[in-house]
Amino acid sequence: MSKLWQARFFTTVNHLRDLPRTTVPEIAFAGRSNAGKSTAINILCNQKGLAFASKTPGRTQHINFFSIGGAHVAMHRHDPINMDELRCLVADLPGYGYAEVSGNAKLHWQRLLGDYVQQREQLAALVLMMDARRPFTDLDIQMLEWFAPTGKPIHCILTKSDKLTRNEAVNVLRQTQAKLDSYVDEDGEGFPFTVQLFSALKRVGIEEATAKIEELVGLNDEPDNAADDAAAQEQDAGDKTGDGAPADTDPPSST
Ligand SMILES: Nc1nc2c(ncn2[C@@H]2O[C@H](COP(=O)(O)OP(=O)(O)OP(=O)(O)O)[C@@H](O)[C@H]2O)c(=O)[nH]1
Ligand SMILES: [Mg+2]
Repeated sequence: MSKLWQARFFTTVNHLRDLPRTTVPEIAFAGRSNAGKSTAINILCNQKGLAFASKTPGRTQHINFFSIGGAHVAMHRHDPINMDELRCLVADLPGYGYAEVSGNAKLHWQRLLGDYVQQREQLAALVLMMDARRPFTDLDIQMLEWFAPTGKPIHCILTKSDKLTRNEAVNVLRQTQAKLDSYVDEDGEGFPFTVQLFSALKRVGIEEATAKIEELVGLNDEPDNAADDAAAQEQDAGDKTGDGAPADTDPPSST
């Protein structure tokens, strides 16, 4: 079971000053309006109504945060989050490029987005969701170029791949990786940019995306396991230096 399945709604933010004062790593889903961000978050978190998904573009207008960890509190929405157990936050960013939004509102979103991705220290990585039929619109490139200087990873997810033939999908994947590889820093070094195909409809790429996101946000570095491992090692050392035979070499007690 993916740890992402523990996700629960955390908070909605409309101004940078209201960003959660958490220190856990964050991963943000960015992309054009209608690219399929909310749908993908719902699928990856295995919860139908977690993030808003809609046929009306421009639906996600604020930054919605979801928490992973804090375990059981997810079942009791009104319980305060157990901050000690919080592992990471997932941010569903407002979609950009929606034509029918008025000038001021659009500017507000773009500033919110730009400032958030460039300045948020806790932001560990960006998931850039692009419709596989038309990746790298101007605003996608804008987003990529805002974030690239941070040196943090970007994982591109090419959504709605069910709309492409197998050949078209293979080609767009290859072209996208080539485009990502063409970005280099001042020293000519490439950036940690990766890409995959995805379809919520056909459930393609879910495992790949889950594994990548868990890796990027450090959900695989399980502190509980680390503690267990340390305890096990201590136990092991104790067994070896102990005076009796280890317990597990005892003969079966019956039959
Ligand atoms: N065919 C197909 N349609 C999809 C897929 N994923 C999402 N959609 C559809 O695309 C539309 C937009 O999806 P959303 O998840 O709401 O998009 P969004 O990126 O969150 O949009 P904003 O909130 O406006 O930024 C919805 O009608 C979804 O049903 C997919 O994998 N395949
Ligand atoms: Mg959305």
